[in-house]
Amino acid sequence: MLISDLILHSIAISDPPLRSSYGLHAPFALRTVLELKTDSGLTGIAETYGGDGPRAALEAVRPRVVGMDPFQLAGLWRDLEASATAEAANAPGGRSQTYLVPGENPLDRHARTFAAIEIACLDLIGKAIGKPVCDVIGGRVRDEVSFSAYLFYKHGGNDPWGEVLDAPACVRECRQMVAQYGFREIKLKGGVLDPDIEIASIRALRQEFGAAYPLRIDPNCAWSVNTSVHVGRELKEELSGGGYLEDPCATLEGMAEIRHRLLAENNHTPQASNVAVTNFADVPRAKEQDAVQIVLSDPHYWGGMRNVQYLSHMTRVLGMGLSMHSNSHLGVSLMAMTHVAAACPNLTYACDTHYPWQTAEDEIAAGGRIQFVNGCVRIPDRPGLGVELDYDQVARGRERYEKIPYRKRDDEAEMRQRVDPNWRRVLPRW
Ligand code: GKR
Ligand code: MG
Repeated sequence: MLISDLILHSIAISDPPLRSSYGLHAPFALRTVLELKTDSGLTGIAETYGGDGPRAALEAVRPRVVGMDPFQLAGLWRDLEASATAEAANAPGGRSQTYLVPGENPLDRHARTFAAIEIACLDLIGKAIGKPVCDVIGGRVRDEVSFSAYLFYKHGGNDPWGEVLDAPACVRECRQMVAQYGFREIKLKGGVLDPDIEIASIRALRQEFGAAYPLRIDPNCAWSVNTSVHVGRELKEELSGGGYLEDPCATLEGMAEIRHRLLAENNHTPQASNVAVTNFADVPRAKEQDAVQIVLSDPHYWGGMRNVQYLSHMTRVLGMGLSMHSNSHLGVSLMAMTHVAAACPNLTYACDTHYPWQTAEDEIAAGGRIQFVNGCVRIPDRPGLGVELDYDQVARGRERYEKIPYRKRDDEAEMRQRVDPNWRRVLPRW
């Protein structure tokens, strides 16, 4: 079986006006859908980051991928990594920990590009041998994967969620999401309102849902070390028992200081990261400093599904926890996340997903939206990812993409355009 063609679809999907420390979500999020055709007549699919940059990176590897045997992934990784290493040697400045999309760091581009190809190859392999992807990559340790209710503060918009800019609205949003999807863990995207309002939101959620629903808050680095310690102190009880404090401030050094100051008060709130820890070299550094106790994986930017499994192994050996990060996505990404999460023994936290923020009108999975039962997605009894493309829906996504003026996510510009013309992303804000 050899790959005979690589087809890329740039699509746009409606997105509500969600807030974060990065700014405001634009009315449309961008995704790229990938098809790998083979000489045996099979098609493997994947979904990844959208816009011009990710598409150009995928276009650039076309000559390497077309003609390739989809089983031969290690050689592809070697080649993409080698060209990235050459690029890094000439790159000014090195890594930054404040990129908008985790893994947006140009030095990790090869990992994102490889990931999209790898996922489509694994879909092909699964289809070729008649096995679900989670079994192709070593076997599932669970048949269903648990996801968390991913709450955002937001402005009112053309969506069923209304405005959410205080603690009572946050509880209402969560009730709505839990009723619809059955989630049993809760994440609040913070870094948007005064930290005391966000503390009140977490407390209100605890009061409403009880300790059986672990809570996590993620301000995407909006807080200083002192503010983070204040929040950690105030939410000591709420963030324990399966919850965590995610990327409170921007650096590993800052997170290490927060950890040490909280531990000195006998506060063991764990810290998680998808901003300060985004590739394998970051993990031992985070461990040495005890800055991060839980690493957020994500097959889209950690270099695919098998790299997430390596990360799972690495975190287990280092005595760290593992969770999963997400960005705005549709059903093909959701299934990739589900398959790999099913095959990571120590992924004990419910995975993040933005899926509730997207709608059936934009779904590209044939048969419509992926179903959640009690907050979980089941591994389908079908080969590969277990999902196919609805080509009419993909075409609609392409049309939307053609109509919108932007080709890159820019939450800061969006915030200036729609909310406050003087808004800037300032770190730390509080
Ligand atoms: O969608 O605004 C968002 C999130 O802030 C996203 O971009 C982050 O990557 O979900 C993410 C996170 O956990 O940091
Ligand atoms: Mg995060």
